[in-house]
Amino acid sequence: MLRLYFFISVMCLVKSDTDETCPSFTRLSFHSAVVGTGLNVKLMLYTRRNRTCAQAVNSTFLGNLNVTKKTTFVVHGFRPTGSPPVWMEDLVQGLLDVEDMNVIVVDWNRGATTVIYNHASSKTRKVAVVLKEFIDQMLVQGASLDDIYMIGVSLGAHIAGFVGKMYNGQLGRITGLDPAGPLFNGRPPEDRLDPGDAQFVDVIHSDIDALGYKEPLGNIDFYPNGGLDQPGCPKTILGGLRYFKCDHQRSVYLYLSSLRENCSITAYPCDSYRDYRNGKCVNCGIPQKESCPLLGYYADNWKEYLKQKDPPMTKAFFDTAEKEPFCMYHYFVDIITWNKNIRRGSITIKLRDKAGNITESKINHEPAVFQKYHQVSLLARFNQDLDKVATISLVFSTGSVIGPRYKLRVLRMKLRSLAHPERPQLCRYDLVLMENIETVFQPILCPKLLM
Ligand SMILES: *[C@@H]1O[C@H](CO)[C@@H](O)[C@H](O)[C@H]1NC(C)=O
Ligand SMILES: *[C@@H]1O[C@H](CO)[C@@H](O)[C@H](O)[C@H]1NC(C)=O
Ligand SMILES: *[C@@H]1O[C@H](CO)[C@@H](O)[C@H](O)[C@H]1NC(C)=O
Ligand SMILES: *[C@@H]1O[C@H](CO)[C@@H](O)[C@H](O)[C@H]1NC(C)=O
Ligand SMILES: CC(=O)N[C@H]1CO[C@H](CO)[C@@H](O)[C@@H]1O
Repeated sequence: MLRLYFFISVMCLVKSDTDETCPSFTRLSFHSAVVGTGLNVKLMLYTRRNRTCAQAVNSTFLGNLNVTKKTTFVVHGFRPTGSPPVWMEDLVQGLLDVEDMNVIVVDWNRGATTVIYNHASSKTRKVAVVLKEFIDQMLVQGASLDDIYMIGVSLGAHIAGFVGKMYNGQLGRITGLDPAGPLFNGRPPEDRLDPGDAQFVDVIHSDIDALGYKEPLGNIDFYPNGGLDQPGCPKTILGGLRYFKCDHQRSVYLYLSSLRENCSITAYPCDSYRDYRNGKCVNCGIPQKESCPLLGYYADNWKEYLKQKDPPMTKAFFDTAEKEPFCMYHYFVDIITWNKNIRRGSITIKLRDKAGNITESKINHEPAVFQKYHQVSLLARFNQDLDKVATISLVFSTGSVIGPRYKLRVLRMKLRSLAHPERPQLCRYDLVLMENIETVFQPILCPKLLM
């Protein structure tokens, strides 16, 4: 078996040395994953000049790398099947689209490919040493640590952290995309990614209950949909292989969408997902001058602001749609009621514009408590951002199927966009919502004085 494997490896090497003009990501078979692979780190440089055909670089040959530009390293994680990461090409092209930089794909597929996760994990520090040698050479050629950016996925996030530690946190930036949790959870900072590893560390946690790391690891830690289950991902093992990796991989797709110009995902700094969903965390920054942080490539807009915090860390929450471009549009629905008794229940709100587009939000995470003459502000999240709302529909529900049907007597409802506070706020006065019955109405512009 071993001998056969050795033979196959030699054959592959011979092949790649002779007829490979554009080096490409190492493609291995599941067979390699079963027998395991020895570490071999390949660095491939992409630039705007060399967009489709990479150049193999190493610490003795920097190729077309222009040290005066930003250099972004992309480091993948565990590869249980040996295949190249499906998102790599998109990530490289997306980065080159937004900025004229050097992008280096760190291909450690030989090392990461094994069915035994511990074996891949045990190679992370060695990959970091190879990257350190390369960066040292860049520095000799005149590069600055400020311009070095590492994007690490899963185990790759910890590799980026190990490189950062070797430079005492002087690297420009590290982005961790769902940093690996298993074998790293609960480890001290020196054994994992940590906010001290770069001048700015931003992290997206998308699978905290399985493959990802739960606790904050950066200056800003984004938890899409609370960080647990991502919408659109299979909920059961019947979903096949996707069941295992969909949540984990979502962090990469969210980051990717920040490189495209479809929409920007805004996140809300908050202590908990629950508080975010209850609408308690919509005033970004103090004293509300700072706009909310953006997820992904432009997250470092918040760097200077976070530096002033002690410690310079925050968690940020947001919900996403189930597919690209993932954005959801946040609105507040302010409701004042005048029922004599307290009513508890949820509201479903549907918006329709003149063109007939409809978008709906169920505000059902926790029943709201409606108390006479008290304003309740509910956070509604819509898939589409309808600019000119023609009609609004509301459904009130207490969740009970049997028993009396309740009414919610609404003195005033107000709809206001969080992303576009300058947009006119929409109001409606004097409504009675019969439980579980849809009430449709045309809103009016709220009087300016009451805003
Ligand atoms: C570095 O890359 C150059 C050009 O591809 C190659 O000739 C050289 O052997 C490499 N050096 C090492 C140490 O791998
Ligand atoms: C390197 O980048 C700098 C700044 O972007 C540019 O002025 C210079 O011409 C580049 N050098 C080469 C060799 O392309
Ligand atoms: C997002 O924008 C890119 C161009 O930046 C486009 O190619 C892509 O189709 C868009 N995706 C969606 C879902 O709109
Ligand atoms: C609304 O519908 C029109 C026509 O169906 C479509 O072109 C437009 O993109 C939609 N607007 C939004 C915000 O989805
Ligand atoms: C335009 C350009 O610089 N192309 C280069 C891309 O990289 C390959 C090596 O992988 C060079 O041969 C090309 O000259």
